[in-house]
Amino acid sequence: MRYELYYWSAIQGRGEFVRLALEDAGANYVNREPVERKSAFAPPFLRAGALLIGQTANILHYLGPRLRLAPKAEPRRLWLHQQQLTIADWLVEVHDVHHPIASSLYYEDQRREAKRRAAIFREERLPKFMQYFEKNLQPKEPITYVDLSLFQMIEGLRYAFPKAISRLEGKYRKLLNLHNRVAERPRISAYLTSGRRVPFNRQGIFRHYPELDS
Ligand SMILES: N[C@@H](CCC(=O)N[C@@H](CS)C(=O)NCC(=O)O)C(=O)O
Repeated sequence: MRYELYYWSAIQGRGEFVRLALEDAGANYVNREPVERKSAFAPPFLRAGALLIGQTANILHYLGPRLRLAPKAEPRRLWLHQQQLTIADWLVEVHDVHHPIASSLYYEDQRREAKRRAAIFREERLPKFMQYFEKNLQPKEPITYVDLSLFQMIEGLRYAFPKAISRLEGKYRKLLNLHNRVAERPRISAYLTSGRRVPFNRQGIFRHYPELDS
């Protein structure tokens, strides 16, 4: 199967969660700039033969067993999907730190609110999400697409909130070990140093504004 991933080439964004799965599996895929599609509310979406699949978690739910990044048994697939949806919730909160009022306004027009939101995110929400995943990790299990997404969350948080995350990280050993395990996977490590991995920047979801990380 040759997959087509519709997402902006200049940012990691939500597309990166799908790219990591495709890269890890050595799948045959191409990136395409998004185009309007009646059935897809927002990018990313994936063309797989006759299917056009939207919603990041839904795309990964579809790809998981096909890329050998999820088992086929339903209870386990549902569990992975549940966790991926929780990652989607977490990601929205990361985004809303720098755009607490509206995505359609510039950051500069919502700086004050962003600062308030950032403090609550760093102190309450970030530990709550990290604690949840830490408690549910099973370190010896085969790597799944959820693990790749957790790797991406840690990478993004380190970029956006280097100070906050360095204070917290030590408490979540299982998450950190998982991050390292994923980074060492041969196809992931090759991808991360290739030109295909878009660097983090201030157009994406993870953005570094020093004033939001103090
Ligand atoms: N829940 C969807 C959210 C998709 C989404 O918000 N995509 C962003 C780009 S990363 C977008 O284009 N949003 C446009 C909008 O919400 O109007 C997913 O996980 O795929």
